[in-house]
Amino acid sequence: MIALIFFSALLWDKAQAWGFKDGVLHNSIWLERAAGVYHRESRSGKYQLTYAEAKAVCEYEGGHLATYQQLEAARKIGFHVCAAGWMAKGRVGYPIVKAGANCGFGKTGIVDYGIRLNRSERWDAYCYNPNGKECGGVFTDSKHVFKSPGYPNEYENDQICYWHIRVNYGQLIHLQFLEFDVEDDTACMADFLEIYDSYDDINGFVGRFCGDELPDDIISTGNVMTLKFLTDASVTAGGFQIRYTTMDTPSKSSDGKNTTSQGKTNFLSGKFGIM
Ligand SMILES: [Ca+2]
Repeated sequence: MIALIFFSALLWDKAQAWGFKDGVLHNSIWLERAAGVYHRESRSGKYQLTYAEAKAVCEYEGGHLATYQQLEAARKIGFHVCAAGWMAKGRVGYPIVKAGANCGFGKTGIVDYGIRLNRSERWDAYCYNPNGKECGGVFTDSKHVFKSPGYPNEYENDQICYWHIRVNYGQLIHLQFLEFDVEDDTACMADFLEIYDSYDDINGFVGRFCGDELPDDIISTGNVMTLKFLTDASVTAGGFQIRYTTMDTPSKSSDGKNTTSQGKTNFLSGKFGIM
Protein backbone atom coordinates (compact mmCIF):
# COMPACT_ATOMS: atom_id res chain seq x y z
CA MET A 1 0.00 0.00 0.00
CA ILE A 2 2.74 2.39 0.97
CA ALA A 3 4.61 1.48 -2.17
CA LEU A 4 1.51 2.18 -4.20
CA ILE A 5 1.12 5.63 -2.68
CA PHE A 6 4.77 6.32 -3.32
CA PHE A 7 4.43 5.22 -6.92
CA SER A 8 1.36 7.38 -7.38
CA ALA A 9 3.33 10.30 -5.99
CA LEU A 10 6.02 9.68 -8.59
CA LEU A 11 3.47 9.62 -11.35
CA TRP A 12 1.94 12.77 -10.02
CA ASP A 13 5.34 14.42 -10.07
CA LYS A 14 5.78 13.34 -13.63
CA ALA A 15 2.51 14.91 -14.61
CA GLN A 16 3.53 18.07 -12.80
CA ALA A 17 6.70 18.23 -14.85
CA TRP A 18 4.73 19.65 -17.74
CA GLY A 19 3.59 23.19 -17.77
CA PHE A 20 3.54 26.58 -19.39
CA LYS A 21 6.32 29.05 -18.89
CA ASP A 22 6.55 32.33 -20.74
CA GLY A 23 3.73 31.08 -22.94
CA VAL A 24 5.76 28.05 -23.97
CA LEU A 25 4.92 24.50 -22.96
CA HIS A 26 7.99 22.89 -21.46
CA ASN A 27 8.70 19.37 -20.41
CA SER A 28 10.68 18.11 -17.47
CA ILE A 29 14.08 19.69 -17.00
CA TRP A 30 15.60 16.26 -16.47
CA LEU A 31 14.79 15.21 -19.97
CA GLU A 32 15.97 18.50 -21.34
CA ARG A 33 19.34 17.91 -19.72
CA ALA A 34 19.62 14.33 -20.85
CA ALA A 35 19.20 15.19 -24.46
CA GLY A 36 21.82 17.92 -24.69
CA VAL A 37 19.25 19.79 -26.76
CA TYR A 38 17.65 22.92 -25.47
CA HIS A 39 15.42 25.72 -26.60
CA ARG A 40 16.54 29.34 -26.69
CA GLU A 41 14.71 32.50 -27.50
CA SER A 42 15.99 36.01 -27.98
CA ARG A 43 16.50 38.27 -25.01
CA SER A 44 13.72 40.40 -26.44
CA GLY A 45 11.23 37.53 -26.56
CA LYS A 46 9.74 34.86 -28.76
CA TYR A 47 10.44 34.61 -32.51
CA GLN A 48 13.08 37.31 -32.78
CA LEU A 49 16.10 35.41 -34.10
CA THR A 50 17.25 35.29 -37.70
CA TYR A 51 19.15 32.17 -38.75
CA ALA A 52 22.52 33.87 -38.26
CA GLU A 53 21.49 35.13 -34.84
CA ALA A 54 20.14 31.73 -33.76
CA LYS A 55 23.41 30.15 -34.82
CA ALA A 56 25.34 32.75 -32.85
CA VAL A 57 23.23 32.19 -29.72
CA CYS A 58 24.07 28.47 -29.66
CA GLU A 59 27.73 29.02 -30.50
CA TYR A 60 28.07 31.67 -27.85
CA GLU A 61 27.08 29.03 -25.31
CA GLY A 62 29.60 26.55 -26.64
CA GLY A 63 27.16 24.49 -28.70
CA HIS A 64 25.67 24.66 -32.16
CA LEU A 65 22.24 24.55 -33.75
CA ALA A 66 20.71 21.11 -33.26
CA THR A 67 20.20 18.94 -36.30
CA TYR A 68 16.79 17.51 -37.10
CA GLN A 69 18.05 14.13 -35.91
CA GLN A 70 19.26 15.54 -32.60
CA LEU A 71 15.96 17.28 -32.02
CA GLU A 72 14.10 14.07 -32.85
CA ALA A 73 16.36 12.04 -30.51
CA ALA A 74 15.60 14.53 -27.74
CA ARG A 75 11.90 14.40 -28.54
CA LYS A 76 11.91 10.64 -28.24
CA ILE A 77 12.96 10.95 -24.64
CA GLY A 78 10.38 13.58 -23.90
CA PHE A 79 11.62 16.96 -25.17
CA HIS A 80 8.51 18.93 -26.00
CA VAL A 81 8.41 22.63 -26.79
CA CYS A 82 5.59 24.49 -28.44
CA ALA A 83 7.71 27.08 -30.25
CA ALA A 84 9.31 26.90 -33.67
CA GLY A 85 13.06 27.32 -33.76
CA TRP A 86 15.94 27.26 -36.17
CA MET A 87 17.85 24.01 -36.52
CA ALA A 88 21.07 23.32 -38.40
CA LYS A 89 21.08 23.97 -42.15
CA GLY A 90 18.34 26.57 -41.94
CA ARG A 91 15.56 24.19 -41.01
CA VAL A 92 12.75 25.28 -38.71
CA GLY A 93 10.48 23.19 -36.54
CA TYR A 94 9.59 22.12 -33.02
CA PRO A 95 9.28 18.87 -31.07
CA ILE A 96 5.90 17.60 -29.96
CA VAL A 97 5.56 14.66 -27.61
CA LYS A 98 2.06 15.15 -26.34
CA ALA A 99 -0.57 15.77 -28.95
CA GLY A 100 -2.69 18.81 -28.23
CA ALA A 101 -5.18 20.97 -30.03
CA ASN A 102 -3.24 24.17 -29.39
CA CYS A 103 0.12 23.07 -30.58
CA GLY A 104 1.46 20.76 -33.24
CA PHE A 105 -1.82 20.34 -35.12
CA GLY A 106 -2.84 17.46 -32.84
CA LYS A 107 0.08 15.32 -33.97
CA THR A 108 3.28 14.14 -32.35
CA GLY A 109 6.73 14.29 -33.90
CA ILE A 110 8.83 17.15 -35.19
CA VAL A 111 6.56 19.76 -36.68
CA ASP A 112 8.76 20.53 -39.64
CA TYR A 113 8.59 23.85 -41.49
CA GLY A 114 11.38 22.63 -43.74
CA ILE A 115 14.51 24.37 -44.87
CA ARG A 116 13.78 28.08 -45.10
CA LEU A 117 14.84 29.95 -48.16
CA ASN A 118 14.52 33.24 -46.33
CA ARG A 119 17.12 33.16 -43.55
CA SER A 120 15.91 36.54 -42.29
CA GLU A 121 12.72 34.99 -40.93
CA ARG A 122 12.60 35.21 -37.19
CA TRP A 123 12.14 32.16 -35.00
CA ASP A 124 13.61 30.75 -31.77
CA ALA A 125 16.61 28.42 -31.69
CA TYR A 126 17.25 24.78 -30.84
CA CYS A 127 20.79 24.32 -29.64
CA TYR A 128 22.76 21.16 -29.03
CA ASN A 129 25.51 21.16 -26.44
CA PRO A 130 26.42 17.79 -24.99
CA ASN A 131 29.34 19.34 -23.09
CA GLY A 132 27.32 21.80 -21.03
CA LYS A 133 28.73 21.46 -17.55
CA GLU A 134 26.06 20.07 -15.32
CA CYS A 135 25.93 20.33 -11.60
CA GLY A 136 23.45 20.37 -8.77
CA GLY A 137 21.53 17.48 -7.28
CA VAL A 138 18.57 16.37 -5.24
CA PHE A 139 18.58 17.08 -1.52
CA THR A 140 16.33 15.57 1.09
CA ASP A 141 18.30 16.40 4.27
CA SER A 142 16.72 18.70 6.82
CA LYS A 143 19.47 21.25 6.17
CA HIS A 144 22.21 21.82 3.65
CA VAL A 145 24.46 24.56 2.28
CA PHE A 146 24.58 24.91 -1.52
CA LYS A 147 27.66 26.42 -3.06
CA SER A 148 28.13 27.53 -6.62
CA PRO A 149 30.48 25.10 -8.42
CA GLY A 150 34.09 25.58 -7.40
CA TYR A 151 33.25 27.86 -4.48
CA PRO A 152 35.13 29.69 -2.90
CA ASN A 153 36.72 30.09 -6.32
CA GLU A 154 34.75 31.80 -9.05
CA TYR A 155 32.21 29.68 -10.88
CA GLU A 156 32.86 28.71 -14.49
CA ASN A 157 31.28 29.64 -17.79
CA ASP A 158 28.59 27.52 -19.45
CA GLN A 159 27.28 26.13 -16.22
CA ILE A 160 23.82 24.65 -15.83
CA CYS A 161 22.93 23.62 -12.30
CA TYR A 162 19.67 22.43 -10.84
CA TRP A 163 19.28 21.84 -7.14
CA HIS A 164 16.08 20.21 -6.05
CA ILE A 165 15.08 20.22 -2.44
CA ARG A 166 12.50 17.82 -1.14
CA VAL A 167 11.90 17.68 2.60
CA ASN A 168 9.33 15.79 4.62
CA TYR A 169 5.73 16.39 3.73
CA GLY A 170 4.29 19.11 5.95
CA GLN A 171 7.61 20.91 6.31
CA LEU A 172 8.68 24.13 4.63
CA ILE A 173 12.06 25.15 3.25
CA HIS A 174 13.76 28.27 4.49
CA LEU A 175 16.46 29.62 2.15
CA GLN A 176 19.07 31.99 3.48
CA PHE A 177 21.64 33.66 1.26
CA LEU A 178 25.02 33.67 2.99
CA GLU A 179 27.16 34.97 0.10
CA PHE A 180 26.04 36.13 -3.30
CA ASP A 181 28.05 37.45 -6.24
CA VAL A 182 26.85 36.68 -9.76
CA GLU A 183 27.74 38.61 -12.93
CA ASP A 184 25.57 41.71 -12.93
CA ASP A 185 23.37 42.41 -15.92
CA THR A 186 20.32 44.66 -16.14
CA ALA A 187 17.84 41.86 -16.77
CA CYS A 188 19.97 39.06 -15.26
CA MET A 189 20.23 37.41 -18.67
CA ALA A 190 23.97 36.71 -18.61
CA ASP A 191 24.36 34.62 -15.44
CA PHE A 192 21.54 34.13 -12.98
CA LEU A 193 20.08 32.12 -10.18
CA GLU A 194 16.38 31.39 -10.38
CA ILE A 195 14.30 30.13 -7.51
CA TYR A 196 11.11 28.15 -7.89
CA ASP A 197 8.61 27.27 -5.23
CA SER A 198 8.10 23.84 -6.81
CA TYR A 199 9.98 20.73 -7.91
CA ASP A 200 10.61 21.98 -11.45
CA ASP A 201 11.60 25.19 -13.21
CA ILE A 202 8.17 25.80 -14.63
CA ASN A 203 5.81 26.44 -11.75
CA GLY A 204 6.11 28.73 -8.76
CA PHE A 205 8.66 31.19 -10.12
CA VAL A 206 9.87 33.27 -7.17
CA GLY A 207 12.62 35.37 -8.68
CA ARG A 208 15.73 35.67 -10.81
CA PHE A 209 18.81 37.00 -9.11
CA CYS A 210 22.21 38.38 -10.15
CA GLY A 211 24.63 41.04 -8.98
CA ASP A 212 26.19 41.18 -5.56
CA GLU A 213 23.25 42.27 -3.45
CA LEU A 214 22.30 39.60 -0.94
CA PRO A 215 18.71 38.51 -1.67
CA ASP A 216 16.25 38.29 1.22
CA ASP A 217 15.32 34.99 2.80
CA ILE A 218 12.75 32.90 0.96
CA ILE A 219 10.35 30.46 2.53
CA SER A 220 8.58 27.86 0.42
CA THR A 221 4.85 27.25 0.46
CA GLY A 222 5.33 23.48 0.34
CA ASN A 223 7.99 20.82 0.89
CA VAL A 224 9.77 21.20 -2.46
CA MET A 225 11.91 23.87 -4.10
CA THR A 226 14.18 24.22 -7.13
CA LEU A 227 17.22 26.41 -7.67
CA LYS A 228 18.53 26.88 -11.19
CA PHE A 229 21.90 28.45 -11.91
CA LEU A 230 22.89 29.31 -15.47
CA THR A 231 26.04 31.01 -16.66
CA ASP A 232 26.92 32.19 -20.14
CA ALA A 233 30.20 31.99 -22.04
CA SER A 234 32.06 34.94 -20.53
CA VAL A 235 32.66 36.83 -17.26
CA THR A 236 32.41 34.91 -14.01
CA ALA A 237 32.11 36.09 -10.42
CA GLY A 238 32.56 34.95 -6.84
CA GLY A 239 29.49 32.75 -6.69
CA PHE A 240 27.22 32.00 -3.78
CA GLN A 241 26.48 30.03 -0.67
CA ILE A 242 22.87 29.41 0.22
CA ARG A 243 21.70 27.55 3.30
CA TYR A 244 18.37 25.85 3.60
CA THR A 245 16.79 24.65 6.78
CA THR A 246 13.43 23.04 7.31
CA MET A 247 10.67 24.45 9.42
CA ASP A 248 7.24 23.23 10.37
CA THR A 249 4.24 24.60 8.55
CA PRO A 250 3.08 27.57 10.58
CA SER A 251 -0.36 27.28 12.12
CA LYS A 252 -2.97 29.37 10.35
CA SER A 253 -3.21 31.89 13.17
CA SER A 254 0.45 32.89 12.99
CA ASP A 255 0.64 35.10 9.95
CA GLY A 256 4.36 35.76 9.75
CA LYS A 257 5.18 38.46 7.21
CA ASN A 258 7.89 36.51 5.54
CA THR A 259 6.16 33.16 5.40
CA THR A 260 3.55 33.89 2.79
CA SER A 261 3.48 32.21 -0.57
CA GLN A 262 6.09 33.09 -3.19
CA GLY A 263 8.14 35.07 -0.67
CA LYS A 264 6.76 38.39 -1.80
CA THR A 265 9.57 40.50 -0.45
CA ASN A 266 12.04 38.49 -2.42
CA PHE A 267 10.03 38.57 -5.58
CA LEU A 268 10.00 42.34 -5.48
CA SER A 269 13.68 42.60 -4.76
CA GLY A 270 14.49 40.25 -7.64
CA LYS A 271 15.88 42.16 -10.58
CA PHE A 272 13.88 40.22 -13.08
CA GLY A 273 10.10 40.02 -12.87
CA ILE A 274 7.73 37.40 -14.18
CA MET A 275 7.14 37.93 -17.86
CA1 LIG B 1 28.92 35.20 -17.24
